Order: sequence, then C-alpha cells, then structure tokens
Amino acid sequence: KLDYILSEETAYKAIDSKAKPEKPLVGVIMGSDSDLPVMSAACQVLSDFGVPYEVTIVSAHRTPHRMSKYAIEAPSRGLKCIIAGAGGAAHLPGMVAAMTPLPVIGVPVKGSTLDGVDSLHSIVQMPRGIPVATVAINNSTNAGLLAVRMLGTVDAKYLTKMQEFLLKQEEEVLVKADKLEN
Ligand code: RP5
Repeated sequence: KLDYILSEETAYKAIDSKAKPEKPLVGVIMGSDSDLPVMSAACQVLSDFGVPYEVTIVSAHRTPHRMSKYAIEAPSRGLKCIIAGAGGAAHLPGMVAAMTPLPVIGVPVKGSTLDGVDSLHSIVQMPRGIPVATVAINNSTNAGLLAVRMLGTVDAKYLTKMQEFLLKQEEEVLVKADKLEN
C-alpha cells in the first residue's frame, strides 16, 4: 500500500545534508520549516520513484537573495524542475518561476487562517508569460508525481515507473470496488 504521509521527524531527516544526492534532478523548496509536514509528501514520492532530489528552505520574503541565487543557478546545477511550496502570501513559486527557465510546480500550503485559499490564489493567479503548475492545497503528493511525469518525457525509466504506478493504483481501486459490490 502506498502511504505518502511522513511524520515530521522523518521529514526533518530528509533535509539532512548527508542525505543529499550528488546530482539532484528535482529541487524541493519551501518558504518555511513550518511547510515541511506538507512538503515531505513530495519528497516521499520522489524517493519512492528513485528520483534524485534535494530539499531545502528558501523564503521569498525572508531570504530574497538566496531565492534569486537558487532560481538562477538551478539549470546549471542540473535540476530539471522545481517544486516550491509556500503558505499565506505565497510568492515563492511565482518569483522562482520568474527567475528560471525550468518548470516550477507550486504547492499551496494551508496556513492557520483562510483555509489555504490565500496560498492557492497567490500561486495560481500568475500573469501571462510566467507559468506555475499549481496543485491542490496541501497536495504535494501530486507535485511529486507531476515532477516524475516531467522526467518521464525524457527518461523512459520514469515513464515506465509511472505506468506501473497507475496500474497499481487502478488495481487497488478495483479491489475496493469488488469488496463493496460483493
Ligand atoms: C510562508 O509563510 C511560508 O511558506 C509559510 O507557509 C508561511 C508561514 O511561515 P512561518 O511563519 O510558519 O515561518 O512564507
């Protein structure tokens, strides 16, 4: 059974620099360590699919210079896409997309107020010319899966793994339907 929910302790282990792969293909960034419980699901997906990734904290507001450096240097470091999660005035995904030619997947993180709709609107309402592929509120699982699909367009290994994942998922639903019917 696939279970993408990680404990906060496990999520913190994921940002241990020793665990960093040599050549990450996907960068998972978030505005604050308070986003980790949500963003760890994307890390878990990437890990399950065997995708080399890195994870760190980059804040559009608190560390703007770090954000620019990260976005600008990402292609030359070999990253193929960036997953960016943020809550509230969630400017990180859009600003990173403004400063890199790589695809950016935005994850709206639900804060303590407004049910995450503020984050969703901040991320999804991008001006023409700077796209951010926005997933549902708190759904970093789908951000991870979308990143794997992107990699699958150029690496058959990930395409095959995604096909296997879809078949397994379908099978699980059919088993549940069968139980319900009989
Ligand atoms: C955003 O502000 C972060 O992405 C986070 O979701 C939110 C709150 O941050 P903290 O005050 O918890 O650090 O930048």
